[in-house]
Amino acid sequence: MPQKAAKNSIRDLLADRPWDPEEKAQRLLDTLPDSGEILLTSHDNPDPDALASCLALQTLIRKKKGITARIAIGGILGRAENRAMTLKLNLDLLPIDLLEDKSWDAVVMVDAQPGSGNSNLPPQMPITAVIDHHPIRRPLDLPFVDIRPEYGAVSTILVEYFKGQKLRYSKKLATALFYAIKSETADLGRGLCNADQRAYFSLFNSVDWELLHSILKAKIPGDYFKLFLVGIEKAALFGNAVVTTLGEIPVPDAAAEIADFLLRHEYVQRSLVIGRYEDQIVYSIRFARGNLDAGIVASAIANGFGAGGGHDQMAGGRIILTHKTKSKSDEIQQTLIDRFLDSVGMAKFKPGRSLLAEQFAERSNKL
Ligand SMILES: [Mn+2]
Repeated sequence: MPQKAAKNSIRDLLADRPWDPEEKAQRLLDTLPDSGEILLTSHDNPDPDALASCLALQTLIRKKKGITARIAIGGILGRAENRAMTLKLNLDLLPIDLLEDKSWDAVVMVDAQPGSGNSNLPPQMPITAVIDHHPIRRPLDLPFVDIRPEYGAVSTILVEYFKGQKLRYSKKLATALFYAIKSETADLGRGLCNADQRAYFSLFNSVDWELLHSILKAKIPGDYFKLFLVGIEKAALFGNAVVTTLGEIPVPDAAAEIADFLLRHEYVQRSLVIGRYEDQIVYSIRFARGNLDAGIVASAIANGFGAGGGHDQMAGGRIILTHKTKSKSDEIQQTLIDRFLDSVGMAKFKPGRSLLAEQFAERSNKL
């Protein structure tokens, strides 16, 4: 479990590694071309870690090679914080759908791996390098691979690259990386290792706190509140698991926000939130610490009709609907819920109890 790694020394953590994590930056730079066009990409619907690590990599390549790499992302920027981050950091993001006919001298994928089903990168596009912290899907035979599943954030790897190359951060980049590690590890509370703590504190003195605040407290649209209302009203408790279905959602990462929120309920150790976004069913899973891995559950419940994955405490997935009827969508959602409850050992509590009714009963008992 990554949280156990956090208690070990850095020496323990790296003991089984034949390489120096900071040296990897040089290997990456040696792998990339010295001229031409370089594309950086990540998973669809990018989160702060994806955005910050793309920005850091773009900076590294510009400083060391004099090339301005392009950043292309699929999906949309859902969370208000991610939109604020993009605007305030002046990120120049290219929609991935526009890349079909373009060829690149190198393509680098960060915070994602080829074949994990969460990137709309055209499949024929050859990938030169992968830098990620998700569990290794399958061995990759590529010119450069740096996957560190024990790391809480890819941004931590980029901080080590900067250290290895003795580069300084702009305030904006330091703020982006700091925010990425902060949000990905829930303020150093979830799924991290010593390297994340080290990176977080090494950035501390370079953060623009006013900028960070303006991202963290970005104004949120009105429909966000309605989504919480639906998410809470429809939430059902199955033992210590909570499940809710949101119906149509305005942005795909809405499911993750509600899943985070519901996990805070006093009875809840596991949450599953499902929504429908365009022709996809998207879901998010959150686990409190324990011996079950959310990434494995997220992958297993979509088996046969979609793709899922993630980390031990946060994960998700999506199913592209080929039959767009409501009944088909409902059927798949029910299968996801049934498989989830089986996976977390809570199927015996079916059909579940309304989260709100549960709270009311508790309170009236006390009166
Ligand atoms: Mn990440």
